[in-house]
Amino acid sequence: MTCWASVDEHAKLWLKEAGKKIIASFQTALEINTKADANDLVTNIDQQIEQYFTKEIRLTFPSHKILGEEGFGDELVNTDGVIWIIDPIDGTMNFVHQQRNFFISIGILDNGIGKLGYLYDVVHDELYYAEAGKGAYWDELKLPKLEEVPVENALIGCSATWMAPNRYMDPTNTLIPLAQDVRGTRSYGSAALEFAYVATGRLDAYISMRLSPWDFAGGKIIVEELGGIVTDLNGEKLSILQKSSILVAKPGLHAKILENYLKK
Ligand code: 2AM
Ligand code: CA
Ligand code: CA
Ligand code: CA
Repeated sequence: MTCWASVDEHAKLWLKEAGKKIIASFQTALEINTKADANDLVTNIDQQIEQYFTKEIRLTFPSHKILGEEGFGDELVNTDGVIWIIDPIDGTMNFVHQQRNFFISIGILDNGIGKLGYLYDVVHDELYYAEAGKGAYWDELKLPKLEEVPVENALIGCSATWMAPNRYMDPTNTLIPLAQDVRGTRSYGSAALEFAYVATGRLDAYISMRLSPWDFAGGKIIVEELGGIVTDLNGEKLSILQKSSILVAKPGLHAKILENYLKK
């Protein structure tokens, strides 16, 4: 039997410790490398923070499995047991260029089902978290359920890259009509931040063409706990261990975006 209160307590403790390490790193020289392309950045701090979590988790919860962006976790073949899905720094480009607008993201699954979600805004020392079925919080404040909003009043998060014709969307069916109809669009450059903003009503929806499990695992648990809807751009359920497009939105708005702007 898993003692979830203990898992939650340790997750919060390690998030705060990791946050302190990241803040301390501002005083040191960063080693910046690239991954898939010249704009896909990774630093020694992304790697060190993921190694910090993997070390602590393995010591305290040896039966738990880990999936981390930087590859220090396990090779997962199934979703059995408890899995920690970790993005040590979400918004690495913001971390490097701005020293703000980046988060640590953790989603914890119980046999493939989202159980605990954490989005930590390191610079502001603000933690967004949820336990499935028990409510979602912004630090001590319990977050209210998300309410419906019409498309014309909606503020949506979406990178400019996805507004332009791109390889993931049919060129005759871009997001431009949606961008024209909503009240406004914002691009923050951190999926975790954008999930936290949907959870708190600062954004009404967030769209991305390609995210990995560590980008959405924590945020999905929190937003769903608040009644928000998280699917791919076809309206299909996400497969928790696979890359996917993402549409996260308030109830009602999600269906309208899908029906009127995404379906051909
Ligand atoms: P990251 O900073 O952890 O890599 C940027 O718009 C958002 O998309 C961030 O949450 C970023 O996460 C994520 N992302 C996913 N794949 C990416 C890629 N190949 N290059 C840059 N950002 C990526
Ligand atoms: Ca990355
Ligand atoms: Ca990420
Ligand atoms: Ca990352």
